[in-house]
Amino acid sequence: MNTFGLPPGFVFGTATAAAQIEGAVHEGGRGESIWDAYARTHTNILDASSAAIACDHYHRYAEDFDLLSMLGGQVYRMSIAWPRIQPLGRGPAKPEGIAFYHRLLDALLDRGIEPWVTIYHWDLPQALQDAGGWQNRDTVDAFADYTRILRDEFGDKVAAWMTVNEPVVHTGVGHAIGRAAPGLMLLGSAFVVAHHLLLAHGTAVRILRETLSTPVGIVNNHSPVEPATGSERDAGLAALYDHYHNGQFASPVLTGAYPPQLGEVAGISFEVIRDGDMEIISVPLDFYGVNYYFPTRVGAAPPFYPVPFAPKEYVGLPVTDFGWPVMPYGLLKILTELKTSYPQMPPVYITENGCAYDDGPQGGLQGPGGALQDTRRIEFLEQHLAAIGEAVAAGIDVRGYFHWTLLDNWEWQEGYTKKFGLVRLEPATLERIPRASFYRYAEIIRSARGPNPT
Ligand code: IFM
Repeated sequence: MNTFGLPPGFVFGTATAAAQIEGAVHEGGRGESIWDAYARTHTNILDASSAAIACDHYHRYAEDFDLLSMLGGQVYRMSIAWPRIQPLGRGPAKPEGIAFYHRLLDALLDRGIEPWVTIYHWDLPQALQDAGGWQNRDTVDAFADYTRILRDEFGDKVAAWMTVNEPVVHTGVGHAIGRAAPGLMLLGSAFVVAHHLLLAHGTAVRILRETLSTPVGIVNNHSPVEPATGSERDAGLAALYDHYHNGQFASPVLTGAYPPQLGEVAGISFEVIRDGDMEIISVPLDFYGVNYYFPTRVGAAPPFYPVPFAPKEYVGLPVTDFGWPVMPYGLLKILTELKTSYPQMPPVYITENGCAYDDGPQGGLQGPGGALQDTRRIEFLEQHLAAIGEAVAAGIDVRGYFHWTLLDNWEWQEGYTKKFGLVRLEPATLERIPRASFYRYAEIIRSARGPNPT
């Protein structure tokens, strides 16, 4: 066991998503994604920006992967942009898109870094959205074809596959309340989107397994929930929110059934489920990806709110620049709850965890050695690794950690205003400047892997 109580063989890395870093949205024949369309309405994005340039990773990936080599992690979680592979979401693969991801995967493998690939991280081709997007069951078939292309092209280079990223956020924020692409306000009826995303997940697992033995998993966002007060009403609302946020996607995948309590949320109807769907959705997985950022306190919603529950402020906890409460213990808590609810859960990887702090020239101090002194990110990282160590000590099989993220990037509806990077991205020049947390994470990885990692 190392300093944080993490077992031998535990892997470290960073996580990212294509739409947030690549830029070059008009190059290589890439089609439009729902995020390109959503960002065209400037008021949708906090700083009225778009992902057109992002980190320009499309052109600078070699420099970014050199940074990864310096960091020393074994694994790198990235996503493939569906609109680069199939610009309209259907039809033959675009050769430039395929060639780009071959270059990317080769560059990682040349550096001895394992590519962990997310198939869908929220960037649906706009043409599919125009045909109903995830409300339309046909999108599952389109996703199946897209998965076949990725499997056949990249199957021998990818070390692990993740089907969909955080479907609870994509469904809830993007389709229920309209605060992210595609900007729909379906409220409870967004459940149809949830179900189709899960069907796409299970279908993709089967397709990958037809020819590959590579590990496959899903990535869910989890947040431990507590009632805002000791009242019975808040306890009930917190339990309902827990089913919505934590159960809606874990339970069908790990047990083959939705939490029945979801039916209490107005607009949610199970009528969309067809015979055989739950078997597809609950296909056994090789690993389960947990994204953890913050805990949630739940109380009653204000009048005319679309759902009965609402998040309430935590008193006394520090918050990140996103306003997210920092509670490392929450990671141990949610892992424990997941293990208790789903004893059959496969090995877990923490597929995302990180914090937004603008500790740059304006927001912080330039320290010795040129590193930006982001002490709060270092504490966040160390405390969350320690929480994972405690989970391991409690018998939970956690096998790796992906920090979100290497570079400051385009944080969706927050634009460039939230800085999650171990490496600062200088906005005007796109220069990459490692923060102190980058060097601290490198040291942690080095000491965990030993002097001569293979
Ligand atoms: O940037 C996002 C990522 O795309 C999905 N998980 C949460 C991150 C931080 O908000």
